[in-house]
Amino acid sequence: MIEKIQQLQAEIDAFQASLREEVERFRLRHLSKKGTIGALFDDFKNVPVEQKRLVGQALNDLKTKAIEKMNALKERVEAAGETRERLDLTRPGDPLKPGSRHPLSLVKNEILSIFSRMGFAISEGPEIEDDWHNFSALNFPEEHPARDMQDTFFIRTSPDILLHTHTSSVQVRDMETHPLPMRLVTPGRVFRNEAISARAHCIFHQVEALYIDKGVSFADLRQTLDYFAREFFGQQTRVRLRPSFFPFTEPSAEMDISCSLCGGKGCNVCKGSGWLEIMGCGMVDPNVLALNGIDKDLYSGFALGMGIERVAMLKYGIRDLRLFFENDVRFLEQFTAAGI
Ligand code: 2NM
Repeated sequence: MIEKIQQLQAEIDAFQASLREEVERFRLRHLSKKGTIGALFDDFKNVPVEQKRLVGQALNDLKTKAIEKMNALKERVEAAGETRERLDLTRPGDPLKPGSRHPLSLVKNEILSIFSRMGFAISEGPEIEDDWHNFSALNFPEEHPARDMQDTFFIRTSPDILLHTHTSSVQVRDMETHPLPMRLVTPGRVFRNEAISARAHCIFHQVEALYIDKGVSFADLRQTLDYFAREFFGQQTRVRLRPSFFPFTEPSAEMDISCSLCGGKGCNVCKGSGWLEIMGCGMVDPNVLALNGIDKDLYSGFALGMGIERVAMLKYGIRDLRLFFENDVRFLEQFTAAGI
């Protein structure tokens, strides 16, 4: 019996393990009910009485040491991080997270979809422009402040080449080439030399619409604005126009919608007024038609323009415009991939 105990002790001492399974095999072989040590305890009744004290002590000793050994092995295996076990090639892969559309794209697509339903075709054009398409053809006077270096990014090598400050420059190109009548909606990225803050950025996005035909009136503009506002902000939305000024439209107006948050009662988003400014608009100035080779006595048109960031901030309750440009996934993944 003593000899068997010594043999087992030697075996247990020599045992090494690097995997959890191997430790479990050790436990089953030696420490389970039918294990080697259990078997010796079963045999203990056959030990002669005068040896019982000695053998009993050796047997208890063996068991304690085996348990200690098992715990030590377990600890070492856990600490090693079970590197071999983690390379289980049969495990299913980690699922890929589906992406989501950028909130500016969602809002732009919705705006384009509404104008498409009214028969507007999408037009796109260059971001790098010349002075003519960005300013002169749009009736900006020679000394207009927007032409200043302070407001517009010019290409270093030429005072005639710049980053367009509105997508109207694309519509000037459309007026050069598109047959009449024309009904176009023009999304794009525009550039203005402004200090970056929660409300302003030197790069932002616009959608402009332009409709030129015989007999286009301010009533057509008003109807288009009403339809757009109800489709985009909900059927309960009310619209109001305030007189304004743009070099390329006469008359010009700013369009406000009733505040979608408080329903017009006044809250902190509409600053108590009950109204939110959404876009600028007006009848295309006959000078602009003439400058672009369109018969101003035969044709008339309306135009409008809005900032996508502003509309998206209102729609989603976003307080800082800079979030649109940081590409922080925690911000971006809040916008559903569903929709357009
Ligand atoms: C606005 C406001 C009012 C506009 C004018 C033209 C064009 F090309 F016909 F002259 N396009 N867009 C326009 C008019 C844009 O944005 C606030």
